[in-house]
Amino acid sequence: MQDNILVVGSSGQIGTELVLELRKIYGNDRVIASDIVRSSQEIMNSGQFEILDITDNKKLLSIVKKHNISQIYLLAAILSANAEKNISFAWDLNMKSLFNVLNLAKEKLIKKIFWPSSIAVFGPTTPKNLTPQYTITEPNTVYGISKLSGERWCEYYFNKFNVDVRSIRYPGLIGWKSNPGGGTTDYAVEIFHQAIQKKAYTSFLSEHTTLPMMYMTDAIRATIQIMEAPSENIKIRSSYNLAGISFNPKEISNEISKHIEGFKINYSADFRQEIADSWPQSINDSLSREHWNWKSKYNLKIMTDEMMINLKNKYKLASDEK
Ligand code: NAD
Ligand code: AKB
Repeated sequence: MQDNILVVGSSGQIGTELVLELRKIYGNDRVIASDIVRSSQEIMNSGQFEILDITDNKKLLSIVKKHNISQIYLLAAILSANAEKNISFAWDLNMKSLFNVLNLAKEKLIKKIFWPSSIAVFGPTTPKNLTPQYTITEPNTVYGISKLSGERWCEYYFNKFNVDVRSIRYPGLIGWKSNPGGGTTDYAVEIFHQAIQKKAYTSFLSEHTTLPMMYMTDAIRATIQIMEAPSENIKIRSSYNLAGISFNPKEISNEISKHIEGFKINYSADFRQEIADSWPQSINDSLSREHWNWKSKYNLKIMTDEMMINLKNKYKLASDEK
């Protein structure tokens, strides 16, 4: 029997795109999607799907055995803004999910793990510009604390138990195939939907809040690239810095205005402003470039052009179907 891949959290922003890309590369039968809720029609129709609560260790084990899983991409988590609303639930989910998967690899039941970290591991005392790989990490959000702890555990499991775990500190990700999932950088996804539907958007971050971001296509490519790299090239087993584009709400709204005549942006900062203010503005990802040949492709203009074409098309198709 062939080795198969399990994606946990396949209904979210990353999962929605990652499953389809993995199925293109490895074949529909070899990539099993899973989540606590059903995934997109495209995922449900193109391969196998399992309902899985990742905190349910027994069910996880039975799925791994049933499908002969050798690799897990663990995407299930509570993101920064939602995590602040229910801190103990977020901590439990973000940590328990990781331990359940790390322990499968420790017991040699699976061979390789992808687990995403985030720019949220940085905090207010971290240098903000071109934040280096090794620097001060004093996050002040429950999400950031869970990601930093997760990074330490990944490195520990690699050193002590030879677990092949690979990780990226994603910046804020922007894609058109799914809806935002409770993060602080998600304004940069919402803004596209509102621009097309209402020609207006009220940003929950102030106009000059610059954050590190990345187009989803670049992020998916990085994810698969780090997983396919030879093990000896992956010299950092906590998590790698990854950089795409940095911009603020004003800059992205200027770009969107070129596609939507009369587009208006207003600003009404809420609790997410404090989270954003604690994060870097740009990232130095030289070690990802050096170790596993990473290079981002999308700039703000090309990303905005692609988001606009695809989202306008998606809304048009949805209204044609009514
Ligand atoms: P998302 O919130 O869009 O998706 C998470 C998915 O996990 C959802 O489909 C949800 O139903 C599922 N889930 C929640 N609880 C579950 C459980 N108990 N069992 C199984 N599934 C469960 O998140 P995303 O944006 O796709 O992010 C995926 C991962 O990448 C997370 O670890 C996140 O921290 C990380 N990340 C994301 C970004 C980003 O900008 N999207 C940036 C940095 C890191
Ligand atoms: C969030 O805003 O919580 C995420 C992230 C940067 O980890 N998008």
